Amino acid sequence: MSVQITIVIPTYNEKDNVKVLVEKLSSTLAGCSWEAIFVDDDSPDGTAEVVRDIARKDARVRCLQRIGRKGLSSACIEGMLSCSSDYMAVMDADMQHDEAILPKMLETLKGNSDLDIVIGSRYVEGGGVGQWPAIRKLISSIATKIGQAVLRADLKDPMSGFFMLRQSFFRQTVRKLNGKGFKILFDLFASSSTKVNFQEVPYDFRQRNAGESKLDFRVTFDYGIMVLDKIIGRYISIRFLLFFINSILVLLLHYFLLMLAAIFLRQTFVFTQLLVSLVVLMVFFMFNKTRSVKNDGVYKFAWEAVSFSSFGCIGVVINVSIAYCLFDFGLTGMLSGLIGGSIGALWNYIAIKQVFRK
Ligand SMILES: Nc1nc2c(ncn2[C@@H]2O[C@H](COP(=O)(O)OP(=O)(O)O)[C@@H](O)[C@H]2O)c(=O)[nH]1
Ligand SMILES: [Mg+2]
Repeated sequence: MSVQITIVIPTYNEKDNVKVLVEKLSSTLAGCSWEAIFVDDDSPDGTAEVVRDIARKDARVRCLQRIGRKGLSSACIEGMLSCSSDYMAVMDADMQHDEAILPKMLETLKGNSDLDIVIGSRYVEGGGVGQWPAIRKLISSIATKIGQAVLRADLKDPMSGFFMLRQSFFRQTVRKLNGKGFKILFDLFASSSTKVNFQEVPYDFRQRNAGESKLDFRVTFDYGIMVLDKIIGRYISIRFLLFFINSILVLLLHYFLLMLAAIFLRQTFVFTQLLVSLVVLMVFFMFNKTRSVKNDGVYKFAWEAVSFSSFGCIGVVINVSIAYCLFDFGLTGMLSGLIGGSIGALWNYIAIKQVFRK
């Protein structure tokens, strides 16, 4: 019997949720043929192995393990790319999304051939966000309002991570997706070249079962970039704009530190330029790191820090050598330092980003 519905579940450190979720899917989807694809980004807690253990006994379950990669949206996209059923759903592994509405979502999508997508919604009559702290409620409602305004769709929950879509709709949109961050539903709406036909089904957002949320500042930042891309992306490349802003900020920081060093340190030119370049490199790393000690453990974080810094040091050597030549040639310390700093910034941005942003 062919598979009717595939459930794509992105996971990162969810080992204690996998078994419970498969059991819940088994009972709620008992009436149809289904499969579940867990897309795991090499979780340090061994989630992939837990999924494979279940998969050995249950052919409906599969593990797509990505190594050296991270990102909820790209995990969902690759999970969906790996399946061929007519309908696909995306849901979290932590039980916050109520699996009991999956049959209704499927029925709705099957019953109306005009529909592209059915969304599990917290903000339509009958839905809710449960016990969220006031601050998370506020952030979510601001992000939701921005999403609605930018998409110009009467979509009550554009931030939802729980939805079901038609394979054909996904295939026609997939090449245009941004694929960054957490907000895959917003991405699908923003990237579709035709008006998206959707329907929302209410559900109550539950408390996380086990483990911790991976929501952090980076998620908000990536969402902001995606919104910006939707608004002005057709006039100017957001990648270029980011590169430009990033370079200006790096140079301002370099300039400011050179000034401080000139006033307080009064060391040789090469020493000052080297010190300032290393500090700028560290700040650049903190803003661009993809790993954190909390989510990824000390080993993965330290590995990224060490490899990032070693690679960045090549840029520092080039930067300081050029700056010293210019200084020796007769340029002022500030100007030589800034030209060296610009070359360092270019190295950091182009070379390091190519290596670390997979
Ligand atoms: N594959 C993969 N899954 C992720 C990543 N970040 C989060 N997830 C999973 O995406 C789902 C939603 O993340 P969660 O931390 O629950 O976010 P929250 O619901 O907004 O607090 C969970 O199943 C996570 O395990 C990631 O980088 N890669
Ligand atoms: Mg969650």
